[in-house]
Amino acid sequence: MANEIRGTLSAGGLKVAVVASRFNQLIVDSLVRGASEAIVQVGGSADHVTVYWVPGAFEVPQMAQRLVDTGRYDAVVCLGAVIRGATPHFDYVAGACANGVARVAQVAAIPVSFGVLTTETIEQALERAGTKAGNKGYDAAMAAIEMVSLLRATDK
Ligand code: INI
Repeated sequence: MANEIRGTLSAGGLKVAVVASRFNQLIVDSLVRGASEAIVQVGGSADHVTVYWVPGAFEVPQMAQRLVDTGRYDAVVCLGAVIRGATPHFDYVAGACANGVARVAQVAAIPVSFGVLTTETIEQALERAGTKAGNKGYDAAMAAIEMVSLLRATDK
């Protein structure tokens, strides 16, 4: 029987930074709310959650990197909403954000999770921000919390 190591969902005592993009703020507000709810639901404190608002999704990776570098947080949760609509540079903004966050996450010692919506329409974004299809902010916060304990399980 192989050994299995799984992360646990416990946010007690954790300090979490949320990077939130102001573009499409009504939607991102719901993602931030979802993230906060998730953290509190598994024993964290809203007082230990700090939200950093950046102008748009393009700025998310730079802020996430900066927050990792401070050493003040146990996890960073990245939230935003890029909606194709009539935006010709959707692919550039969405791609830069996703690739940038992935790059930060891959070398960070703490979890950096991705809750940036990339949708065709505003309806699809709303569905993923607390209506029909769950709340991706909640999911991203839960993923970050799970990864805290999993990464710690590999500490020497
Ligand atoms: N930023 C978003 O977060 N979502 C979008 O849908 C979006 N669109 O459509 O353009 C967007 N653009 C702004 C971008 O993220 C930067 O803030 C801007 O280019 C300045 O660097």
